[in-house]
Formats: sequence, structure tokens, C-alpha cells
Amino acid sequence: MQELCSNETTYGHESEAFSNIQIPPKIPFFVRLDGWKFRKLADKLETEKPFDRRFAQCLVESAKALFRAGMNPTLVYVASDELNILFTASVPFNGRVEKINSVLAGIVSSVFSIRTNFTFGKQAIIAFDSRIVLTPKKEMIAEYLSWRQINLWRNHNNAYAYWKLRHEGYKPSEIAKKLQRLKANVLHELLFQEGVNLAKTPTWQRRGILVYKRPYVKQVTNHRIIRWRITEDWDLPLFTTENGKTLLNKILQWNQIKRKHKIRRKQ
Ligand SMILES: Nc1nc2c(ncn2[C@@H]2O[C@H](COP(=O)(O)OP(=O)(O)O)[C@@H](O)[C@H]2O)c(=O)[nH]1
Ligand SMILES: [Mg+2]
Repeated sequence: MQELCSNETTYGHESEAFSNIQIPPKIPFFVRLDGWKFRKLADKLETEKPFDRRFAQCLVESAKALFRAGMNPTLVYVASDELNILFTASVPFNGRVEKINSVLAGIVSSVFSIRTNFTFGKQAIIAFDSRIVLTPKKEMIAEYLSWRQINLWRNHNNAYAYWKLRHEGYKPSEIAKKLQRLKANVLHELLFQEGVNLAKTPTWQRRGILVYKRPYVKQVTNHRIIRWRITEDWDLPLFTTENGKTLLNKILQWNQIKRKHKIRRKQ
């Protein structure tokens, strides 16, 4: 008994070397979750290549689960196998990095696993890695999202080229070499000749999907109240365009209203 107690002391708080790492207060940040070995997973689930709307829908459902679990993100940007989760005003777990990374990855992995099992009828081990990216200046939020959107566009082009070449009988190692050498315009032309117009694929494949809460007014007996609905946007503009900036600003403003509304309700 004595031994047990001393062990408990030895491996207490002071041994948890990283538990005190916290996000600095009042700094907006993204949590980026990236699917672990999702290329292999897509093969195992026998998804459509290069993109499968059902697979993306499972990711969107996982993003929605974060809102339902009370994490209060401002938005979630789903791009390929990534979830980019923005926190501006409300910060889960007092900003404790270990907690945020592990619990968010856990929620998303379990919901995605249940959803893919239901949709594709196959069981697989699902995991996401998780990292935190600080965006201390307001303009960095749009910059960060544009960066992930550009990365998505590049991956989208490569994915179409990859599967085209696979169908032509090339081996994956040969394709990797070939794609490394190809310039973007050559790749576009090559696919265009094969009947694939990279600018005309479904918008969500090229630009990603945004999940956020949108306000609506509800009439209750003799007064009106604001309610919030989780929305999925599969038809996004580029974040660098005026439309993209307007959408982002609107979501950030709504988030402020939501926060004020909550504070008032607490009083
Ligand atoms: N078939 C299919 N695969 C997808 C879809 N979305 C993402 N992926 C896969 O997810 C991978 C994401 O890239 P990356 O994170 O670098 O690869 P990972 O290390 O295998 O997870 C892509 O290469 C695709 O193979 C989809 O809608 N359909
Ligand atoms: Mg991945």
C-alpha cells in the first residue's frame, strides 16, 4: 500500500512534462487534423477515385460532431482528408494543448469511423494527427485558409492525373516520377486531351467544404429569438476573392454575435 502511494506521487503532475503547455490567451488558432494513411484507407473502403462524395460527407459529419460536442469552433474547413478547425473567442480546455489535440482527434476519429463503417460497410482503423497553428493577426485567418485551399487545388490536380495514369497502366512509382517533372500547365493540357477539365470538376473537390453555424430568427409566442443552425457549404468561393473574404467576415461577425448572446443569457 505504502509503495502504491509513493508511485502515485512519483508519476503525478510533475511527471506530466507537457500538461502545462497552453495556447496564449486571446490568440485565434487552428487545429489541423490530418487523416492518417488515408490513401490506404480509401483503397480499403473501395471509395470512388480520385474523389468520393460519400467519403467527404463522412468528414463533414465528423466536423459537425465537434459543434455538437460543445467545442464551439468558429468554423471547420474540410479539405481532402484535413479538418482545419478555427477557434477565435471560445477556447476548449482552457487552451491546454495536450487536451485539445487528443480530444479533438478522438472525437473526429470515432465519428468518422462509425460513419465510414455505416456508409461503406467495412471496418478500418482510423486515426488523425493533430497540430495547432496560431493566427495572432486577423488577416492570418484568411491567409491560412487560402494556403490550405491552394494546397487542396494542387492535390486535386495530382489526384486526377494519378488515377488517369493508373488506368493507363503505369505503376505508382512511375507516376510519382512523372508527376514531379510535369509543370502545372502541361498537366492540365494532358488531362484536357483525355477529357478531364480540371477547372470543371465539382467545386467541393477543388475548393473544399466549410462547416459553420448560421443564425436564423425564430418566432416564439410574442417575441423573436436568434437560433443557430450548423451549415455545410459545398460550393465555396476562393478565399482570396471578394466573395471569399465577405463570407469569412460574415462568419467571424456571426461568431461575435453568438458570443455576446451567450454572455447575455448567462447574466
Ligand atoms: N478515394 C478518395 N481518396 C481521398 C478522398 N479524399 C482524400 N483522399 C485520400 O487522402 C489522401 C490525403 O493525402 P495525404 O494526407 O497526403 O495522404 P495520407 O498520408 O495517405 O493520409 C489523398 O492522397 C487521397 O488518396 C476522396 O474523396 N476519395
Ligand atoms: Mg493524410
